[in-house]
Amino acid sequence: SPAERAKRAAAARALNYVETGMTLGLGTGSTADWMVRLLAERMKAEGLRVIGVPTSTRTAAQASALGIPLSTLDDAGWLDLTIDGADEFDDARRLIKGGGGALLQEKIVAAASDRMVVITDPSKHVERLGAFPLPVEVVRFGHETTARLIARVLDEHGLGGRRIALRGGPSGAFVSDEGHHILDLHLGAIPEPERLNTALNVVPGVVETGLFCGIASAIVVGYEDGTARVIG
Ligand code: DER
Repeated sequence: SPAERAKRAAAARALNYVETGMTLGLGTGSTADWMVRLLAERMKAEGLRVIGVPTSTRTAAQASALGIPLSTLDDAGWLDLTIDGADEFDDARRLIKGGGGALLQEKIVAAASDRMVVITDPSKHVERLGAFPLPVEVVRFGHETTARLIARVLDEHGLGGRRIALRGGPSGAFVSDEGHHILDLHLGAIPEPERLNTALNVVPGVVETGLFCGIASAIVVGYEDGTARVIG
């Protein structure tokens, strides 16, 4: 499909940054799936040698099934490059991530990398972050009360009255790889992403937010015609 061609194009372009001997953060999501698949093909075809650090059990399963050697983040210590997708990106290379529920491990791995290259398509570009609901990972204990503490922070940031939804719903709530829940904040627009990320991260019970500011080194946009453009 055209959408898959765009994802594949972005993934292929991002692999140009990969060199033999690198330790790579392997992102999560449908675009990252293409990157893992094409990486395995290049390793087989060209003898490219890398070590992968997956950002989710989903990616770990895909990468190991394709024969990519994996390491834990602690054994790797530090990464040369992380390649991962995003739900939104703006012109300052700020991201909303977490649509795939892996934002906590993704942010840790991306932060522990010399470079983070984001693989996207035009549908992810926004003038202002926030049309996509902002994922916030919270501990399970008292998560409904944590949602009320978050609502208070939103009020203070001029974002009062927005819907805060427990991902998966009260009966089938989503549980992340780390055993936490995710709240999706339907904000519509986020005027000051850095300030909101900081304010949310100090709320007791909040583990991490899907706001990635000052982390992405470059953004690759793939197009349906198979071409790709690098921003930043
Ligand atoms: O959950 C995530 O952060 C994923 O990277 C997501 O944001 C992108 O997923 P997609 O490539 O399937 O759109």
